[in-house]
Amino acid sequence: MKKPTALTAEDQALRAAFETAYERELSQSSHGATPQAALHAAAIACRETLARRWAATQAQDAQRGEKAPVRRVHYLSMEFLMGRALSNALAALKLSAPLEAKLAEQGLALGDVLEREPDAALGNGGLGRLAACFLDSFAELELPSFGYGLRYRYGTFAQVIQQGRQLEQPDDWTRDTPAWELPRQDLRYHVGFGGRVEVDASGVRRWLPADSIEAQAYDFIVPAHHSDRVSTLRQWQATAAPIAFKPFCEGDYARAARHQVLADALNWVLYPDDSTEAGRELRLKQEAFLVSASLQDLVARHLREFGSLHNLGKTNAIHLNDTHPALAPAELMRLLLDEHGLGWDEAWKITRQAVAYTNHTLMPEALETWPVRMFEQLLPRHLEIIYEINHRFLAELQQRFPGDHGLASRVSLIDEGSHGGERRVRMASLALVASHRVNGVAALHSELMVQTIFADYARVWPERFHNVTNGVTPRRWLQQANPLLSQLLDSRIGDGWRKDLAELAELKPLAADRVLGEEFLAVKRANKERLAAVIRRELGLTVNVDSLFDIQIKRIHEYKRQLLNLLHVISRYQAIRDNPDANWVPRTVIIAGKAASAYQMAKSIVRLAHDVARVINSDPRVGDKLKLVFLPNYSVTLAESIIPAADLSEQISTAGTEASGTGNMKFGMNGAVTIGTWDGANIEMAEAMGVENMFVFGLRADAVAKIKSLGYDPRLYVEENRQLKRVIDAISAGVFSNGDTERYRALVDSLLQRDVYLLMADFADYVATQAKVDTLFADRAAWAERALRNIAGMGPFSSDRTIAEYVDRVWSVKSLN
Ligand code: B1H
Repeated sequence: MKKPTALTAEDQALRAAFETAYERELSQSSHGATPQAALHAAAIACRETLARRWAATQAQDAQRGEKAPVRRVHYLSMEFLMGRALSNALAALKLSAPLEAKLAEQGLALGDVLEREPDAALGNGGLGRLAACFLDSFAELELPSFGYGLRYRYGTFAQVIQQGRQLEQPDDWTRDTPAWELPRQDLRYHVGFGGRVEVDASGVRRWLPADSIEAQAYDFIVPAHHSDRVSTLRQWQATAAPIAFKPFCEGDYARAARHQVLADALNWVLYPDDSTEAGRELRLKQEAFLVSASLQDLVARHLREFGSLHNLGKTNAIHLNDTHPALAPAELMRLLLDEHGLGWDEAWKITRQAVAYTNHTLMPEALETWPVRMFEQLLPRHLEIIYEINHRFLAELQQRFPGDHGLASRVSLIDEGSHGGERRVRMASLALVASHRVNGVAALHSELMVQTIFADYARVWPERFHNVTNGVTPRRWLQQANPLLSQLLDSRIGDGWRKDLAELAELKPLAADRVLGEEFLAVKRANKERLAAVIRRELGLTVNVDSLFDIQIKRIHEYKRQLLNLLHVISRYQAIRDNPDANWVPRTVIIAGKAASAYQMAKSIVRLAHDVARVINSDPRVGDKLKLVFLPNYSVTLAESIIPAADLSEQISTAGTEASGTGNMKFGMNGAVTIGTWDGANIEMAEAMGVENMFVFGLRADAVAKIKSLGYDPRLYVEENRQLKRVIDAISAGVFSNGDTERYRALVDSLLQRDVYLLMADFADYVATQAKVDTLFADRAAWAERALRNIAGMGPFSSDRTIAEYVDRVWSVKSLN
């Protein structure tokens, strides 16, 4: 990075603000000049500048007027996985160097200070981290926007490993969090629950909620790196509304206290799930709370800016990050009809103009539905509105497809519980009916989406369905996570890639340059040293930094096939034991990820990883030839130190199951080579870099579907492949579980009997492809060239490109015509 030549006014202002804040910290602290105090002071100092930029951004956006080509975006998400903020803020404000100097005067190292900041982990995995990358790109692309989320008291659980087993502990992220957020005392809205709907003499319907909770806003400001613009994450915190004061005065303490209990519960915890439906009443309340507070905020702002509601849909986009906020259209209709007196047709037109929806998974078990009974109790007016939307939708269908009798019951917003179950509201149907655009997150996923789960809807409204392939922010995932590689890139292609990642393509003609290759390998080695130090600190294990770092980090899920990875590790272990003196390419296999607390199979996979690691890592015959490392408590921050150190990126989901993946992109831009299936965004990555530069293996999605329809028998593959049989037999015989033959019985049975994710079918090709990886890795120059070609192909996978496409296809005014 270029060194600033002279102190700018902003540098000086930061120094002054930091000094004031730091003195205040010190006067309040009995611990003296600690990194913790410095962290707090630095956050407060940045926050002043950010608050100023926030006000300027809002003032600009308020001037945009009715003719603006792009609507103001309101990105509704139950998850934002932000990670740490200070380092990003300092980089964006160009304050890293001055702060570092200032801290040095106090005898403190910037790195130690940054290390003190806890992750804001209000998300489970890819979906939440995508939302965080989008906020970065909103700022960078100067898009008028708000992210809306919930300010959970506890984010995703902390993973602790005890005797090889995952334990979940609360993540108390606000305990001594630096003062990042701006509490907006003046921004409060009431959100109702329960009660009944009253009809007055003129037929006007009004909801009389039994309980009312107040939503208070906390803003988290995300700076652009190449302008003074910012974007906003507005997170709602629930507080008991003063309405409970009346019963309190009347001596009904239980009722007064009820609101407090409900408010606390709403703020309590992020649901620790990923790709499976949690289905709990509290979750529905949280969704309703997010949606209602956010839309009241939107409507109030719109009225302030325009004074009338008729153009709300033309000037505002409401984006649903999966179906979790799919109540939004029902709530917007309620606000427009009941609170602002619009007629149905106008309200519906505005709603459909505003709303768009992104689907993130094809897993049928992740499709959210809620019992009608729960709606009756919690959201009676919303249920009425959903019925009316459904009634009009089905009537229109009847006109357009008069002969098709099954269609109505398949696409209806209500699942009538025909299979003996209760009646349920289908949230995806609500999102689809109310949206003018629906998109998947990678090309294959978008295709399969319209062919499978949404086939009926795609027949009814083909024009609504689009693809927008995911991306990640290069500021956090390359510039910040990998300063050494960033410098190397700057020296060859200039520093413009931070703003326009497509410039990485300029690396292509240089990929075979030997000197660059050597420098790249030196950077990689330094990053591996850094990760090796983390492994030593966390696990007391020493790994060889010259071995191939083979890394799989993501939520633990059967479809992501960490188990296939382990089967390969076991097989390699057995081969090494057979022939320890062969010319092995040394490998360190690193896995990290959390298992949902109720997901037994995933937890069993975590345990197996630990069992296998214990056996391999303590076997003197194996030594450096193979190590298996499970790094506990995977997080955004841990990812930032793992990814730059990867030689090989494992993206091995069963084809057709991983909607996109975004870790694949982060690894690619950090110069890891991918071993992957023809799935999600792997496909587009392979096409962008040239498929010969990726290690692709396994059945493709069409073959997976075919093999399943023909009746898949995993046992045939095991019988045919001695290597595979030996691996399975070792697990069954208790080789990794101290002779306990029960521990992995369920896991092995599921592989042999069902093997839903086709591990047995893909095993042979996976192992053969891993051997090709070894061969290439042994040729250092060839490996460096391959890694550089990977980086050169990653230009399209910036979230800036993704957001530009959302603007073009979904949020621009022209997409309404
Ligand atoms: C993705 C989820 C998800 N898809 C339910 N679906 C959740 C579903 O708590 N819940 O109820 C939470 C998360 N997450 C991921 O989205 C996909 O699996 C990835 O392939 C994709 O890259 C990511 C972002 O689009």
